[in-house]
Amino acid sequence: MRVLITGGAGFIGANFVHHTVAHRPDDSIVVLDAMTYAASESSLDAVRDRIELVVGDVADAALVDKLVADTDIVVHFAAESHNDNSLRDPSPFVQTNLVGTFTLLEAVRRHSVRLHHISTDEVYGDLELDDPQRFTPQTPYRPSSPYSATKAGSDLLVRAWVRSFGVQATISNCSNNYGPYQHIEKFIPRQITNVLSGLRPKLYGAGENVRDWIHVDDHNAAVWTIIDRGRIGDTYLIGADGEANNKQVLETILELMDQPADAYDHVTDRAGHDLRYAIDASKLRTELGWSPQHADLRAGLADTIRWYADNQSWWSGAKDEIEARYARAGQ
Ligand code: NAD
Ligand code: TDX
Repeated sequence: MRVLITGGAGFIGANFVHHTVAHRPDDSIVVLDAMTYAASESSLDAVRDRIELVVGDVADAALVDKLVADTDIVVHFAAESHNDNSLRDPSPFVQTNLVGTFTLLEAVRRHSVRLHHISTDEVYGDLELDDPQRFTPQTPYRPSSPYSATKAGSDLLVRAWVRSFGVQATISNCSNNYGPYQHIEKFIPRQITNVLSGLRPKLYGAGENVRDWIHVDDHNAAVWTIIDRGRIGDTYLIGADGEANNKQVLETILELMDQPADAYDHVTDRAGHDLRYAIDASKLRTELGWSPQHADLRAGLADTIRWYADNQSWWSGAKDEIEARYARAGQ
Protein backbone atom coordinates (compact mmCIF):
# COMPACT_ATOMS: atom_id res chain seq x y z
CA MET A 1 0.00 0.00 0.00
CA ARG A 2 1.10 3.60 -0.64
CA VAL A 3 0.56 5.58 2.57
CA LEU A 4 0.61 9.40 2.76
CA ILE A 5 1.20 10.53 6.36
CA THR A 6 0.57 14.22 7.07
CA GLY A 7 2.36 15.63 10.12
CA GLY A 8 4.77 12.67 10.08
CA ALA A 9 7.65 14.71 11.51
CA GLY A 10 5.69 15.58 14.67
CA PHE A 11 5.34 13.52 17.84
CA ILE A 12 2.61 10.97 17.07
CA GLY A 13 3.17 11.05 13.30
CA ALA A 14 6.88 10.22 13.60
CA ASN A 15 6.10 7.33 15.95
CA PHE A 16 3.47 6.21 13.41
CA VAL A 17 6.09 6.24 10.66
CA HIS A 18 8.42 4.10 12.82
CA HIS A 19 5.55 1.72 13.63
CA THR A 20 4.57 1.41 9.97
CA VAL A 21 8.15 0.73 8.81
CA ALA A 22 8.51 -1.96 11.52
CA HIS A 23 5.15 -3.68 11.07
CA ARG A 24 4.32 -3.15 7.38
CA PRO A 25 7.58 -3.56 5.48
CA ASP A 26 5.85 -3.68 2.09
CA ASP A 27 4.08 -0.32 2.43
CA SER A 28 5.62 2.72 0.77
CA ILE A 29 5.55 5.88 2.87
CA VAL A 30 5.39 9.55 1.93
CA VAL A 31 5.43 12.12 4.75
CA LEU A 32 3.95 15.57 4.11
CA ASP A 33 4.99 18.01 6.83
CA ALA A 34 5.33 21.80 6.92
CA MET A 35 8.23 21.42 9.42
CA THR A 36 6.80 23.94 11.89
CA TYR A 37 8.48 24.54 15.26
CA ALA A 38 6.79 21.25 16.41
CA ALA A 39 8.49 19.08 13.77
CA SER A 40 11.89 17.47 13.96
CA GLU A 41 13.54 15.90 10.93
CA SER A 42 15.84 13.94 13.24
CA SER A 43 12.82 12.08 14.62
CA LEU A 44 12.85 10.29 11.24
CA ASP A 45 16.62 9.66 11.04
CA ALA A 46 16.34 5.93 11.73
CA VAL A 47 13.85 5.40 8.87
CA ARG A 48 15.08 8.06 6.45
CA ASP A 49 16.00 5.56 3.72
CA ARG A 50 12.51 4.01 3.87
CA ILE A 51 10.43 7.17 3.39
CA GLU A 52 10.03 10.20 1.17
CA LEU A 53 9.75 13.48 3.11
CA VAL A 54 7.90 16.26 1.32
CA VAL A 55 8.17 19.62 3.07
CA GLY A 56 4.91 21.46 2.43
CA ASP A 57 1.63 22.73 3.77
CA VAL A 58 -1.46 20.54 4.05
CA ALA A 59 -3.44 23.63 3.00
CA ASP A 60 -1.49 23.88 -0.29
CA ALA A 61 -4.20 22.58 -2.64
CA ALA A 62 -1.96 21.97 -5.69
CA LEU A 63 0.69 20.05 -3.72
CA VAL A 64 -1.89 18.04 -1.79
CA ASP A 65 -3.76 17.15 -4.98
CA LYS A 66 -0.56 15.83 -6.58
CA LEU A 67 0.38 13.73 -3.52
CA VAL A 68 -3.12 12.37 -2.94
CA ALA A 69 -3.46 11.35 -6.60
CA ASP A 70 -0.49 9.06 -6.06
CA THR A 71 -1.49 7.30 -2.84
CA ASP A 72 -3.86 4.60 -1.57
CA ILE A 73 -4.55 6.07 1.87
CA VAL A 74 -3.97 9.32 3.74
CA VAL A 75 -3.42 9.24 7.51
CA HIS A 76 -3.93 12.82 8.65
CA PHE A 77 -1.96 13.83 11.77
CA ALA A 78 -0.92 17.35 10.68
CA ALA A 79 -2.25 19.97 13.07
CA GLU A 80 -1.37 22.77 15.41
CA SER A 81 -1.61 20.74 18.61
CA HIS A 82 -0.84 22.79 21.73
CA ASN A 83 -3.70 24.31 23.75
CA ASP A 84 -1.52 26.97 25.38
CA ASN A 85 -0.37 28.24 21.97
CA SER A 86 -3.97 28.38 20.76
CA LEU A 87 -4.76 30.74 23.66
CA ARG A 88 -1.91 33.07 22.60
CA ASP A 89 -2.64 33.02 18.84
CA PRO A 90 -5.51 30.94 17.42
CA SER A 91 -4.86 31.92 13.80
CA PRO A 92 -2.57 29.03 12.69
CA PHE A 93 -4.99 26.61 14.37
CA VAL A 94 -7.84 27.79 12.17
CA GLN A 95 -5.63 27.70 9.09
CA THR A 96 -4.03 24.27 9.54
CA ASN A 97 -6.70 22.36 11.44
CA LEU A 98 -9.71 23.63 9.51
CA VAL A 99 -8.47 24.86 6.11
CA GLY A 100 -5.82 22.11 5.97
CA THR A 101 -8.37 19.37 6.64
CA PHE A 102 -10.78 20.92 4.12
CA THR A 103 -8.00 20.95 1.49
CA LEU A 104 -7.24 17.29 2.12
CA LEU A 105 -10.92 16.33 1.99
CA GLU A 106 -11.34 17.94 -1.41
CA ALA A 107 -8.34 16.03 -2.72
CA VAL A 108 -9.42 12.60 -1.39
CA ARG A 109 -12.88 13.30 -2.75
CA ARG A 110 -11.51 14.08 -6.24
CA HIS A 111 -9.27 11.00 -6.31
CA SER A 112 -11.49 8.55 -4.33
CA VAL A 113 -8.70 7.93 -1.83
CA ARG A 114 -9.26 6.47 1.68
CA LEU A 115 -8.68 8.86 4.61
CA HIS A 116 -8.11 8.27 8.29
CA HIS A 117 -8.50 11.47 10.32
CA ILE A 118 -6.66 11.72 13.65
CA SER A 119 -8.49 13.66 16.32
CA THR A 120 -8.67 14.17 20.07
CA ASP A 121 -10.97 13.51 23.03
CA GLU A 122 -10.88 17.26 23.71
CA VAL A 123 -13.68 17.76 21.16
CA TYR A 124 -16.05 16.49 23.90
CA GLY A 125 -15.11 19.22 26.38
CA ASP A 126 -14.49 18.11 29.95
CA LEU A 127 -16.05 16.00 32.73
CA GLU A 128 -16.44 16.67 36.44
CA LEU A 129 -13.88 14.89 38.63
CA ASP A 130 -16.58 12.70 40.23
CA ASP A 131 -18.64 12.06 37.08
CA PRO A 132 -18.96 8.27 36.61
CA GLN A 133 -19.41 8.78 32.86
CA ARG A 134 -16.66 8.69 30.26
CA PHE A 135 -16.65 9.99 26.67
CA THR A 136 -18.32 7.69 24.09
CA PRO A 137 -18.90 8.17 20.35
CA GLN A 138 -22.37 9.47 21.31
CA THR A 139 -21.09 12.27 23.60
CA PRO A 140 -22.04 15.70 22.18
CA TYR A 141 -19.24 17.95 20.96
CA ARG A 142 -18.48 20.77 23.44
CA PRO A 143 -14.91 21.96 22.80
CA SER A 144 -13.38 24.53 25.19
CA SER A 145 -10.22 25.98 23.62
CA PRO A 146 -9.41 27.37 20.18
CA TYR A 147 -7.35 24.20 19.63
CA SER A 148 -10.16 21.80 20.49
CA ALA A 149 -12.74 23.90 18.63
CA THR A 150 -10.71 23.66 15.42
CA LYS A 151 -10.23 19.90 15.91
CA ALA A 152 -14.00 19.55 16.48
CA GLY A 153 -14.62 21.53 13.30
CA SER A 154 -12.23 19.32 11.35
CA ASP A 155 -14.06 16.18 12.55
CA LEU A 156 -17.39 17.66 11.45
CA LEU A 157 -15.97 18.50 8.01
CA VAL A 158 -14.87 14.85 7.64
CA ARG A 159 -18.31 13.60 8.67
CA ALA A 160 -20.02 15.94 6.20
CA TRP A 161 -17.72 14.86 3.34
CA VAL A 162 -18.53 11.20 4.13
CA ARG A 163 -22.28 11.82 4.14
CA SER A 164 -22.54 14.35 1.30
CA PHE A 165 -19.85 13.13 -1.08
CA GLY A 166 -19.31 9.48 -0.12
CA VAL A 167 -15.69 10.08 0.95
CA GLN A 168 -14.19 6.86 2.38
CA ALA A 169 -13.06 8.07 5.79
CA THR A 170 -12.79 7.00 9.40
CA ILE A 171 -12.10 9.18 12.46
CA SER A 172 -10.38 8.41 15.76
CA ASN A 173 -10.49 10.55 18.91
CA CYS A 174 -7.66 9.66 21.26
CA SER A 175 -6.77 10.68 24.79
CA ASN A 176 -3.45 12.25 25.92
CA ASN A 177 -0.41 10.55 24.39
CA TYR A 178 3.06 10.29 25.88
CA GLY A 179 6.30 8.64 24.76
CA PRO A 180 9.47 9.43 22.78
CA TYR A 181 9.77 12.38 20.37
CA GLN A 182 7.06 14.46 22.12
CA HIS A 183 7.72 18.20 21.96
CA ILE A 184 9.03 19.61 25.26
CA GLU A 185 6.25 22.22 25.39
CA LYS A 186 3.88 19.39 26.47
CA PHE A 187 3.34 18.45 30.13
CA ILE A 188 5.29 15.19 30.60
CA PRO A 189 8.39 16.03 28.50
CA ARG A 190 8.46 19.56 29.92
CA GLN A 191 8.71 18.25 33.47
CA ILE A 192 11.28 15.54 32.60
CA THR A 193 13.50 17.98 30.71
CA ASN A 194 13.14 20.58 33.47
CA VAL A 195 14.57 18.09 35.97
CA LEU A 196 17.32 17.11 33.50
CA SER A 197 18.14 20.83 33.04
CA GLY A 198 18.20 21.66 36.77
CA LEU A 199 14.90 23.60 36.57
CA ARG A 200 11.92 23.07 38.87
CA PRO A 201 8.87 21.40 37.22
CA LYS A 202 5.78 23.60 36.81
CA LEU A 203 2.27 22.51 37.76
CA TYR A 204 -0.70 24.57 36.56
CA GLY A 205 -3.02 25.54 39.41
CA ALA A 206 -3.54 22.85 42.05
CA GLY A 207 -2.76 20.01 39.62
CA GLU A 208 -6.13 18.29 40.10
CA ASN A 209 -6.93 18.16 36.38
CA VAL A 210 -7.20 14.59 35.14
CA ARG A 211 -5.88 13.32 31.83
CA ASP A 212 -6.37 9.79 30.43
CA TRP A 213 -2.80 8.84 29.44
CA ILE A 214 -2.01 6.40 26.62
CA HIS A 215 1.37 5.36 25.27
CA VAL A 216 1.86 6.62 21.72
CA ASP A 217 2.56 3.06 20.44
CA ASP A 218 -0.87 1.93 21.68
CA HIS A 219 -2.49 4.88 19.89
CA ASN A 220 -0.71 4.05 16.65
CA ALA A 221 -1.51 0.32 16.82
CA ALA A 222 -5.17 1.33 17.28
CA VAL A 223 -4.99 3.58 14.21
CA TRP A 224 -3.79 0.69 12.02
CA THR A 225 -6.53 -1.53 13.51
CA ILE A 226 -9.14 1.04 12.48
CA ILE A 227 -7.64 1.44 9.01
CA ASP A 228 -7.61 -2.35 8.51
CA ARG A 229 -10.92 -3.28 10.10
CA GLY A 230 -12.93 -0.13 10.89
CA ARG A 231 -16.28 0.70 9.29
CA ILE A 232 -16.19 3.57 6.78
CA GLY A 233 -17.87 6.69 8.18
CA ASP A 234 -17.45 5.55 11.79
CA THR A 235 -15.77 7.27 14.72
CA TYR A 236 -13.63 5.25 17.17
CA LEU A 237 -12.48 6.47 20.58
CA ILE A 238 -8.98 5.40 21.62
CA GLY A 239 -7.94 5.23 25.27
CA ALA A 240 -6.17 2.86 27.65
CA ASP A 241 -7.93 3.51 31.01
CA GLY A 242 -4.96 5.65 32.10
CA GLU A 243 -6.65 8.33 34.21
CA ALA A 244 -4.36 10.23 36.58
CA ASN A 245 -4.27 13.81 37.79
CA ASN A 246 -1.37 16.08 36.91
CA LYS A 247 -0.04 16.12 40.47
CA GLN A 248 0.09 12.31 40.55
CA VAL A 249 1.90 12.16 37.20
CA LEU A 250 4.40 14.80 38.28
CA GLU A 251 5.05 13.08 41.62
CA THR A 252 5.68 9.79 39.81
CA ILE A 253 8.17 11.52 37.49
CA LEU A 254 9.93 13.11 40.48
CA GLU A 255 10.14 9.78 42.28
CA LEU A 256 11.49 7.98 39.19
CA MET A 257 14.10 10.76 38.79
CA ASP A 258 15.18 10.60 42.47
CA GLN A 259 13.82 14.06 43.31
CA PRO A 260 11.96 15.11 46.49
CA ALA A 261 8.15 14.79 46.11
CA ASP A 262 7.64 18.56 46.56
CA ALA A 263 10.43 19.75 44.24
CA TYR A 264 8.14 21.70 41.89
CA ASP A 265 6.35 25.08 41.59
CA HIS A 266 2.65 25.82 41.30
CA VAL A 267 2.23 28.34 38.46
CA THR A 268 -0.59 30.33 36.84
CA ASP A 269 -3.40 28.05 35.71
CA ARG A 270 -4.38 27.69 32.04
CA ALA A 271 -7.36 29.85 31.01
CA GLY A 272 -10.48 27.72 30.58
CA HIS A 273 -8.50 24.66 31.77
CA ASP A 274 -10.46 21.45 31.04
CA LEU A 275 -10.93 19.55 34.29
CA ARG A 276 -11.04 15.91 33.26
CA TYR A 277 -10.93 13.75 30.14
CA ALA A 278 -11.84 10.03 30.21
CA ILE A 279 -12.34 7.68 27.27
CA ASP A 280 -14.63 4.67 26.97
CA ALA A 281 -12.86 2.65 24.26
CA SER A 282 -15.19 -0.36 24.42
CA LYS A 283 -16.30 -0.02 20.77
CA LEU A 284 -12.68 -0.32 19.60
CA ARG A 285 -12.00 -3.18 22.01
CA THR A 286 -15.13 -5.26 21.31
CA GLU A 287 -15.81 -4.54 17.61
CA LEU A 288 -12.22 -4.44 16.37
CA GLY A 289 -10.40 -6.50 19.03
CA TRP A 290 -7.78 -3.85 19.92
CA SER A 291 -6.27 -3.70 23.39
CA PRO A 292 -3.37 -1.62 24.77
CA GLN A 293 0.01 -3.30 25.23
CA HIS A 294 1.68 -0.54 27.30
CA ALA A 295 -1.01 0.35 29.84
CA ASP A 296 1.35 0.51 32.85
CA LEU A 297 1.80 4.30 33.14
CA ARG A 298 4.61 4.09 35.69
CA ALA A 299 6.64 1.73 33.46
CA GLY A 300 5.91 3.91 30.42
CA LEU A 301 7.05 7.03 32.27
CA ALA A 302 10.29 5.29 33.32
CA ASP A 303 10.98 4.40 29.63
CA THR A 304 10.13 7.95 28.55
CA ILE A 305 12.44 9.49 31.17
CA ARG A 306 15.23 7.21 29.91
CA TRP A 307 14.56 8.30 26.32
CA TYR A 308 14.82 12.04 27.14
CA ALA A 309 17.94 11.42 29.25
CA ASP A 310 19.56 9.47 26.40
CA ASN A 311 18.54 11.92 23.65
CA GLN A 312 19.39 15.36 25.07
CA SER A 313 20.59 16.62 21.68
CA TRP A 314 17.07 15.99 20.31
CA TRP A 315 15.51 18.55 22.70
CA SER A 316 18.17 20.75 24.32
CA GLY A 317 18.31 23.32 21.47
CA ALA A 318 14.65 24.30 22.01
CA LYS A 319 14.64 24.32 25.81
CA ASP A 320 15.60 27.96 26.57
CA GLU A 321 13.14 29.42 24.09
CA ILE A 322 10.24 27.26 25.29
CA GLU A 323 10.90 28.10 28.94
CA ALA A 324 11.26 31.82 28.14
CA ARG A 325 7.86 31.73 26.42
CA TYR A 326 6.27 30.02 29.44
CA ALA A 327 7.95 32.46 31.83
CA ARG A 328 6.41 35.42 29.96
CA ALA A 329 2.97 33.85 30.66
CA GLY A 330 3.79 33.27 34.33
CA GLN A 331 3.96 29.53 33.71
P1 NAD B 1 2.76 17.76 16.99
O1 NAD B 1 2.51 19.21 17.20
O2 NAD B 1 3.87 17.10 17.72
O3 NAD B 1 2.99 17.48 15.43
C1 NAD B 1 2.21 18.10 14.44
C2 NAD B 1 2.96 17.99 13.11
O4 NAD B 1 2.13 18.59 12.10
C3 NAD B 1 4.30 18.72 13.09
O5 NAD B 1 5.29 17.90 12.52
C4 NAD B 1 4.03 19.94 12.24
O6 NAD B 1 5.17 20.41 11.53
C5 NAD B 1 2.96 19.42 11.30
N1 NAD B 1 2.16 20.52 10.74
C6 NAD B 1 1.63 21.57 11.40
N2 NAD B 1 1.01 22.38 10.54
C7 NAD B 1 1.12 21.83 9.30
C8 NAD B 1 0.67 22.19 8.01
N3 NAD B 1 -0.03 23.32 7.81
N4 NAD B 1 0.95 21.37 6.98
C9 NAD B 1 1.67 20.22 7.18
N5 NAD B 1 2.15 19.84 8.38
C10 NAD B 1 1.86 20.64 9.43
O7 NAD B 1 1.35 17.06 17.31
P2 NAD B 1 1.06 15.58 17.86
O8 NAD B 1 0.96 15.64 19.32
O9 NAD B 1 1.94 14.61 17.17
O10 NAD B 1 -0.44 15.42 17.30
C11 NAD B 1 -0.68 14.83 16.03
C12 NAD B 1 -2.18 14.73 15.80
O11 NAD B 1 -2.77 13.94 16.85
C13 NAD B 1 -2.91 16.06 15.84
O12 NAD B 1 -3.92 16.04 14.85
C14 NAD B 1 -3.52 16.13 17.23
O13 NAD B 1 -4.68 16.90 17.24
C15 NAD B 1 -3.83 14.66 17.47
N6 NAD B 1 -3.87 14.22 18.87
C16 NAD B 1 -2.82 14.47 19.71
C17 NAD B 1 -2.85 13.97 21.01
C18 NAD B 1 -1.70 14.18 21.97
O14 NAD B 1 -1.81 13.82 23.13
N7 NAD B 1 -0.56 14.72 21.52
C19 NAD B 1 -3.97 13.27 21.46
C20 NAD B 1 -5.03 13.04 20.58
C21 NAD B 1 -4.97 13.52 19.28
O1 TDX C 1 3.85 22.84 32.30
C1 TDX C 1 2.72 22.36 32.31
N1 TDX C 1 2.12 22.16 33.52
C2 TDX C 1 0.86 21.62 33.64
O2 TDX C 1 0.36 21.45 34.77
C3 TDX C 1 2.00 21.98 31.10
C4 TDX C 1 2.63 22.20 29.75
C5 TDX C 1 0.75 21.43 31.24
N2 TDX C 1 0.18 21.25 32.45
C6 TDX C 1 -1.14 20.58 32.55
C7 TDX C 1 -2.22 21.08 31.61
C8 TDX C 1 -3.04 19.83 31.35
O3 TDX C 1 -3.99 19.65 32.40
O4 TDX C 1 -0.91 19.22 32.18
C9 TDX C 1 -2.03 18.69 31.43
C10 TDX C 1 -1.53 18.23 30.06
O5 TDX C 1 -1.16 19.39 29.33
P1 TDX C 1 -0.67 19.32 27.79
O6 TDX C 1 0.50 18.42 27.70
O7 TDX C 1 -0.56 20.70 27.29
O8 TDX C 1 -1.87 18.51 27.11
P2 TDX C 1 -3.45 18.82 26.93
O9 TDX C 1 -3.75 20.26 26.98
O10 TDX C 1 -4.18 17.90 27.86
O11 TDX C 1 -3.64 18.34 25.40
C11 TDX C 1 -2.96 17.16 24.89
O12 TDX C 1 -3.82 16.07 24.82
C12 TDX C 1 -4.85 16.13 23.86
C13 TDX C 1 -2.35 17.43 23.53
O13 TDX C 1 -1.44 18.53 23.61
C14 TDX C 1 -3.42 17.67 22.50
O14 TDX C 1 -2.83 17.80 21.21
C15 TDX C 1 -4.34 16.49 22.50
O15 TDX C 1 -5.42 16.72 21.63
